[in-house]
Amino acid sequence: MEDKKVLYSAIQPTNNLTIGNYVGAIKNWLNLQENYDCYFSIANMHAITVRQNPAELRQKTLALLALYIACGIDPEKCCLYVQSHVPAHAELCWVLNTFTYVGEMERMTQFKDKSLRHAENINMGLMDYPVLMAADILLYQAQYVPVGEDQRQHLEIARDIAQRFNNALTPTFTVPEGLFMKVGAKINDLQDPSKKMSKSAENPNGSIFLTDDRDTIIRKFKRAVTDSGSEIKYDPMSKPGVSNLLSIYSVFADKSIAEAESEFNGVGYGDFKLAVGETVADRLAPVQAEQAKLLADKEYLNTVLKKGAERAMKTAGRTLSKVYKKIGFYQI
Ligand code: ATP
Ligand code: LTN
Repeated sequence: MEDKKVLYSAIQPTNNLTIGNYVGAIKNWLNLQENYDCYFSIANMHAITVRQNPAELRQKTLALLALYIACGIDPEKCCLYVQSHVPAHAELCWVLNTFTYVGEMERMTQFKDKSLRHAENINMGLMDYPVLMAADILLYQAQYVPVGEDQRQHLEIARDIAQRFNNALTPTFTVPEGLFMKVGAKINDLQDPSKKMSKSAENPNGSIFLTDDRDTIIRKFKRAVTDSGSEIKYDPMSKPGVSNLLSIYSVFADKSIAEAESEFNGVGYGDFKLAVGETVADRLAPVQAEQAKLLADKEYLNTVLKKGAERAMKTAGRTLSKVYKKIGFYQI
């Protein structure tokens, strides 16, 4: 375990996860857990940057853990933990705040988007979100961070902050690299393929949630927006709807885009959408069943979290005490 490179990622336990989160995040983690020393956290501290219902946040935290495991993330191989269980995240975030400029944070795309969507609550945490994310990654000296395309800017900032600290106070942090997957790095909304599929989209018909039942999944795919013409061809510029469906199909059927194109050669849009829907529903059913089974065993889930928090605290604590020393905090 010790000589493996460290890999870090996280998901916020907000709303219901979509197949975008599954494809863009969890599914990739499955292969990665074999070759890296992986830390996968449940980012509940990030979640509260947007107002949450406390009871729901609690429930979704456990549900996300159950989902990680149901998808095949192995708690024996990876460190699975809840962000708020490891105080070092907030502590390092504070130090890193002093290495981050307000202007940089104001320019972040996600901050601008979320400020528009939550205009009544543009809180400091929302603006500080990328610094907390940098703290997450840097605490574990992670070399790699697998995330979707939408997190590219946050990863750049984490690298900048790490380098800035290293330059000011001698090398301390590993400068992390993003791992961006090619196919499925961005699954788009079924109703508006120019937007990414999101957990918090206004129109729930555009997103396939991992909790959707078979009928709902198929109905949503049947209603998915396609493009003019009738050819099933991968061309995101002129056929964004069809290309998005082809990407989804290729990931869920484990086929290349070219294979998917030839499979649907001459098939009408209606049958194509039905086939994509059925493939996704078939693939999700066992995951949903396993998640429900795990959620009924809270004791087991708590054991996983306790073990995860202990391990995470150990690694994170080592980095934090280095940082405190370098920054000049008096130690007793
Ligand atoms: P929200 O809509 O509430 O902002 P989100 O759906 O963007 O949330 P996050 O918790 O911010 O979800 O992201 C979790 C992970 O899923 C990240 O690695 C992100 O890059 C990935 N991800 C999110 N949406 C998509 C998508 N449509 N396609 C591919 N990956 C995605
Ligand atoms: N902001 C991330 C979730 C997240 C994360 C991280 C991802 C929080 N901390 C550290 C990678 C590394 C998102 O996916 N929306």
